[in-house]
Amino acid sequence: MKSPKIAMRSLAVACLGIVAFVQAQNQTIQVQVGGTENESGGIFQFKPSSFNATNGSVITFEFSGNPGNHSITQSALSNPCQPMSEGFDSGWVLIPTGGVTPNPLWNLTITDDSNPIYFFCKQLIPSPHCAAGMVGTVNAPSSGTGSFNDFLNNAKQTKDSGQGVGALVGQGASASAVPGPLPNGATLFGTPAATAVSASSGSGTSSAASAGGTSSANAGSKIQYDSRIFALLAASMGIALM
Ligand SMILES: [Cu+2]
Repeated sequence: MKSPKIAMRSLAVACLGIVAFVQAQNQTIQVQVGGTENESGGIFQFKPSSFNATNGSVITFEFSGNPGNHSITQSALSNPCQPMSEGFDSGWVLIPTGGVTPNPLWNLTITDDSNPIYFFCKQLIPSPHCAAGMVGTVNAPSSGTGSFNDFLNNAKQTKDSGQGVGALVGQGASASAVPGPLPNGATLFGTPAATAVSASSGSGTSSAASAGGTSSANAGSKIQYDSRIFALLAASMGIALM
């Protein structure tokens, strides 16, 4: 039989274990959107581009790379540069030359860690960012089919990049707000819908937001309707949107 002292110590160790476990369940992972000119991968990348995250973990995408226009858009392994039906989407966030302070952030919460999550940037200018390697994975196998490298190779062979506008709510991960704050000069194009958007309701029909930010993304009618409702809601909450 254990002495009371050893029993107490065991209990303390068990408690510490539980605390560590709870903390592991609620990670915060910082991902830089866009890189710098002079680094490997250049300005078309997510950093880190591949990581694991348990349910409840928050992925904070920070638009802190070289100024430009980027999105975080969910796709599928076999179709890496096409917005996935009912996938998450940040919309395009344009950071003007010279950058802004503070950098806009987008928080994505993992809701299903049992399947890999794949995402890409749908910006086309000056060349499709997806094919240039601006892709990422969450909870993907470390090697072989479905791994980050497998997904990246698929993306690099893709000439086209879909421009459909998705939603804050995706498959296996969801956001509760659009990217923000948007300091003077930072602009959100193709505002994501509040609720899931299926491919049949217009995904893939919009045009790209230009690097200069002069054109807006024109989605299918249902998506546009959803976006307007959301923009109204967001505006009423004091969030500046274009
Ligand atoms: Cu990009």
